[in-house]
Order: sequence, then C-alpha cells, then structure tokens
Amino acid sequence: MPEISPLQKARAAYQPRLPKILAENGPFAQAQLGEPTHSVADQEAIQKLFPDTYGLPAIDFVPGSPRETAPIRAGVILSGGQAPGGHNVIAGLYDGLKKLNAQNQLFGFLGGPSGLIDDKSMLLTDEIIDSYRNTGGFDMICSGRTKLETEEQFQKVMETCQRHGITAIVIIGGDDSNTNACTLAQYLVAQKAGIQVIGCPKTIDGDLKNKWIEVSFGFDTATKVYSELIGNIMRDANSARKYWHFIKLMGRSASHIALECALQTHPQACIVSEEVAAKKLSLKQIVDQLTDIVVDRARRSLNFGVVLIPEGLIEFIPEIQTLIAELNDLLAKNQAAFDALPDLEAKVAFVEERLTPAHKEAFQPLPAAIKAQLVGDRDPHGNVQVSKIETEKMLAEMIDANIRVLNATEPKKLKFSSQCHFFGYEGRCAAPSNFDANYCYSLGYTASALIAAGKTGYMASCRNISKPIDQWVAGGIPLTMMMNMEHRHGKDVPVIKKALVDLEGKPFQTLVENREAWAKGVDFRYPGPIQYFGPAEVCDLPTQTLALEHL
Ligand code: FBP
Repeated sequence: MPEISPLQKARAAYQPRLPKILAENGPFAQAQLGEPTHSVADQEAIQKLFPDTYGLPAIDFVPGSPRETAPIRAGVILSGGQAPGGHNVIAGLYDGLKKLNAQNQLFGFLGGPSGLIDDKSMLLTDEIIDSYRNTGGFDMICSGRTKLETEEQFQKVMETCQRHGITAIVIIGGDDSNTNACTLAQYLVAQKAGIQVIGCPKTIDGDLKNKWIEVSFGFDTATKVYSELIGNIMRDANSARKYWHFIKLMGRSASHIALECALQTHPQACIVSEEVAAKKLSLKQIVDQLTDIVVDRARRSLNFGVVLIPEGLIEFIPEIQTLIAELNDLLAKNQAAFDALPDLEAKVAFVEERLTPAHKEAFQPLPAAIKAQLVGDRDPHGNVQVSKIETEKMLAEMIDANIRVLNATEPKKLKFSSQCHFFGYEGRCAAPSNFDANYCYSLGYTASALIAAGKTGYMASCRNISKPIDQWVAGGIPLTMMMNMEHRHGKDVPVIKKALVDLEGKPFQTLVENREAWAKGVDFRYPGPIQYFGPAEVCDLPTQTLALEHL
C-alpha cells in the first residue's frame, strides 16, 4: 500500500452527511411518485424514441420501513472526464446496497463504458471502498470516453450483466453519458432484460444542470481549486505590479467555470463565451475591449491585471467558428496535396491562398503560432483540435500588437508584459470539498434507494442543495424529462440539453454589475485553499453560482 499523507488519513475518517430522509430511513425510504412528466422539448419525437421510459413520474423519497430484500448484484461505471467526488458516489452506492442486504454485491467496471462492453470488472470490497473514501480521482476503477451508443454495444452490455447476474447498472457521467444511459435503459426494458439503469450527474464543467439537477458534482471543488490558484496569482500580480496574467480555464463548451472563478476572485476581465456569441463579437472586438482595459490601467501606472478566458471561447467567436468549418472542409478536399507540403510555413501559405476572402481576413491577423495550431494539429478525423488552441496566448499576443501600434504615438510609453496559464487538470482530481463529498455520497446512496425501489431510466437527484444538508431533498428524475432533439453530425438525435451560461441569470448579471469596477481597480478577492475542517461558514460554502441561482 502506498504511504498516505496525514490529511488523507484524517479525510478517510470523514463521514459524509446524507439528506435527512436518507439519514433516517436509509435506502428503505419509499419512492413517492409525482405526476407523469414530459421532455423539455420535442415531446412527440422523444416519446416515439423512448416508448417504455417516456413520461415516468419524478420521485421524492419519503419515510419507509426497513424490509427484507433479496440479494442483488449491481454494476457501476465512471464515464468521461474526472471530477472530484466520483469515489464518494461509489462509496454511497456501496453503503446503500449493503444496508439493503449485506449479501448485495457491487462490481466496478474498469475504464469507463468499455469495461461494461468488454466485460472487465472487479468486485468492490469493504477494503477497496474504505481506501478511497473522500479521495479525489477516478483511479479506483478508472474512466474512459468510449461512447455507449450502438445497439451492438447495448447487446454486449446486456450479455455482460447476464453473465454476472447483474440486475442494475449505475452510470456516473455527464450529459452525453446520461443520454446514453437513457437509451440503454429503454433498450433493456424493451428486451425485458430485467436490468435497471440509473444515472448520476458528473462534470466539472457544470453544464449538466436544469430545473431538477441543480449542479453536477465536481464543479464545486474544481472551481474552488482554480479560484485559490487565481487568487494566489492575483496576490503575485498585485505585489510585483508588472504582469498581466491570461488564465484559460477548463470547460469544453460552457463558461460556468470561468464565471464562477470570476465571482470568487474579481479579475480585471472575464470573457463569457455565451455573451460573445449572443453579441456576435468578433475576435478584433474582444481584443480591442481588453486592450482598452490594459491601456486605461497603464495610463494610471497599473501595469498588471488578470484576465479569465473560458476554454471553449474560440468556438463561440462567429468568424472563427466558420473559419474552422472552412478549414476542415478545405483540408479534407486537398488532403494529399496538403500532406505533401514540406513544413508548417508552406501549409499556412497553402491555406491562406485558398480561403474565401472573409475567412482570409479572419485568418491573416492571427499570431503565427495560432495559425500553425489551426492548420497543424488535426484529430484522427482530420479536424482542427479546437481545445488545443492556446487562446490565452493568442489574446495576449494580439493585445501586445495593439499596444505596440499605440506606442508609436503615445507620449509616455504604455507597458504591457504577459504571463499565460491554463488551469484544468489541476482541479479535476482534487480531494472533494465537504460539499462535493456530501453531495456525491448522497447521490450514490440515492441511486441505491432508486435500485431498491425497482426504478430504471432515472437520474439520482438531490435538490435544495444551496441550503444546509438537512434541508436537501433526495429523489429521482426521469432521464427522458431532460431530453430534446438536436442536430449533430448531420442527424437529428435525442440528447440531454446542455446548460450554457444563462445571460439573464443572476451569476452572469452579478459579473455585469461589477466588471467595470473590477477592471479599473484592485478589488481582488483571495479565496484561499479549500478547508476541510473548521467552521461551516468557511468549509461548507456552496459555489456563488449555486447560491445566486437559488437565492
Ligand atoms: P466531462 O464533460 O466528460 O466531465 O469532461 C470535461 C472536461 O474536463 C472538460 O472541461 C475538458 O475540456 C475535457 O474534459 C478534457 O478532456 P480530456 O480529459 O479527454 O483531456
């Protein structure tokens, strides 16, 4: 066994708390059924695709009495990117199942959905579970990004379960994985397989949320880790007073992480991709707005600041979005000629000559390194690897170019020096905050109660979670209720609706109300590291996003 640190040891002893109904009734709490439900949109199409699981009632747990239940075997997978608290979901599920019947068994399928398809699993024991309680990471059973979506895969999953006598599967994942959980649930009901499917909402990106799922787990801890780091950088910036820090923050598509970190730390600027798209801001406009902030401060000798940039920004800038589409197309059509070119310089020139005038105009002013990333790094399908584009460096370089132009006529030279950072992997496997430790354990425990109630096609849910835990409400939300139809890869498909930043919502409006003052002043807020032990007002705070959304 590897040596564990004193904090790990103390953390292992932490007993996560449960919503009152589960604390008092265990997984024997009774499922109280609400009214039949509808999908968020496209009801007719969704109902047709999910004839057996559409319209299920939402569930709230109410008191129930202990009863004898026959022993069962269940399986669990972690799917997609790591998020703090995944191990606690498994621990909550395990404890709930064992409380139902000490003979119950839980199999962890290894490496994400592929473990279920290829039948790679391990039986989880007290010893394994105990050594991972309240720890970060997904390393207990590891994760993967295989998409569980074809009928052939569903058939294999069914066979795997039948081979082991498994009658319930818990899928811990984001919107895509839970979309697949929904389709798998429908398939297994149609096959009369007698295998339940329960989902749990995971992703640091915070974009799996809706009226019933208030937040996905991991968002709380990850944003607190990033905010600590940003606060530290702000103190450094304010001490040396010579650098502008450009910090890109994870979040493949939505800007929730950047927005939450801005609310926690008060930077000079925070770009929100959803606002860029809504206002159709061009890259030039974004760079000019940031330059104005830098120039205003430089003229007052404040040659420092912090800019937060969401990872998904590039795909929300209208002309870059269409430029990328044209590049993908152009390179696919000229693949052989393009691949035969001797170096990157020649490849950039090749592309520049062939782009339509509007896209040439968007491409030409980009820094050389970004042009190279746009034409150089392709994924296995030959597409631009958008997530690898270093937008933080791109913005810093373009502001620098603007300042150099201004300095030609500026009486007192403006100073601008930048440092660039990307925070993502630093936060995904952090030890879960008390909020995430409790939330994840409660979600897993709720999943065990849904299994006990014989339900399938549900997502475990805890609501009212911006309040103290004794006011949390445990229940289950039909997965079909979150679905709508979207056009993806040329087809209309049913998917769980992704939650982007709501520009009318309180978190974004709070940024809008404050950003001018933050841009001008030195109003930094230093959140400090996550505290696990100590007063509740320090240790148990929800994120500002959650608190503002549920005032
Ligand atoms: P999930 O949506 O699967 O939870 O993953 C989110 C995320 O952490 C994004 O923030 C990031 O863009 C992406 O995963 C990185 O993926 P990878 O781990 O494959 O590099």
